[in-house]
Amino acid sequence: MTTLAIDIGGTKLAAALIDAQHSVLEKKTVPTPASKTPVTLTEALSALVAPFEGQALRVAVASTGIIRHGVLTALNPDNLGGLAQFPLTETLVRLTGLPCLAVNDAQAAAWAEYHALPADASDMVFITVSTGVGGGIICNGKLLRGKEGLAGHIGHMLADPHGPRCGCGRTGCVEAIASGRGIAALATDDLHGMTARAIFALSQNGHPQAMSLIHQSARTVAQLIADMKAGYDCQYAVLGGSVGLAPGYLALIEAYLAQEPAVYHAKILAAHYQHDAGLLGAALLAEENAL
Ligand code: ADP
Ligand code: BMX
Ligand code: ZN
Repeated sequence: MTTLAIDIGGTKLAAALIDAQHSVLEKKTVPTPASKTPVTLTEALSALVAPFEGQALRVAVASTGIIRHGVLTALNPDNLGGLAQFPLTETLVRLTGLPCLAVNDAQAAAWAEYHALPADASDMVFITVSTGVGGGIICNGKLLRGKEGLAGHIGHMLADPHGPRCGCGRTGCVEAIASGRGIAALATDDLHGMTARAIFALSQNGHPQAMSLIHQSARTVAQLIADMKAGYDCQYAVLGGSVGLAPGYLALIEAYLAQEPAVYHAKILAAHYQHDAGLLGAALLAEENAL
């Protein structure tokens, strides 16, 4: 059965058809609207799904934010402000006339990536380093979603009590230091106003401040992996997102994690499904829920 999968991120929206063999048949990507109001998001989703009309039997959404009973609420309003209680599944049912399941983007990606691990793997954390830092926890072969959908929001665990204020209201979250938005917000002087993508490219050319920002991000994610290992003995940490998948970033995390005692080490892998992990995971969950 073909699924129309949608990925809503802080920077881009993607839609694709996923067939019964879980292949991504067609994919369209557009920027997330700059003004993140319910009206602009609904319009963007309407334009995104229109070319797929009549080609799928269900809709599966992986979205940034806390997803509770199909309703989207930003944990970090800086990433998706204005969306306090957005009726995500209701909107897509209305736009497509199809049944719809919605899940947090990193939770969805974790589920897809778990299926790509060796059969003996039972405990894995997925970390997306993208607009924000998202997480999905697989514990004993099960995806943790939490009673209120908050499970896995490990980007909002404490990295530095003296660190920058996070849009979620806490101070010093991993996300405020390591995410694409965090990297850009911490940039000063000639890097002020640049995107994380541009800063990353400069870091590869040896720009001192750019290198320091990217190293700080990677060191923070390495510490997060060590914390997760201490928390529930995860065997694997799988990395996704455009910062997480950028060339050389994973190797930096490995180097910083190697500086910690061996008991805190986990095997670090790049997402097998790369930027499609969220789309595929949402489609798998919709299928398993017999949608
Ligand atoms: P989303 O958060 O919408 O899922 P991405 O995973 O693409 O989207 O993450 C967006 C962030 O990644 C932005 O901060 C952007 O500047 C940064 N980024 C995009 N491409 C690259 C790249 N090639 N290298 C490093 N950072 C990148
Ligand atoms: C934020 C939070 C998470 C999300 C993560 C990665 C919001 C809007 N989102 O921590 O729910 O999983 O960002 O999201 O509060 P992305 O947009 O970077 O993929
Ligand atoms: Zn936070």
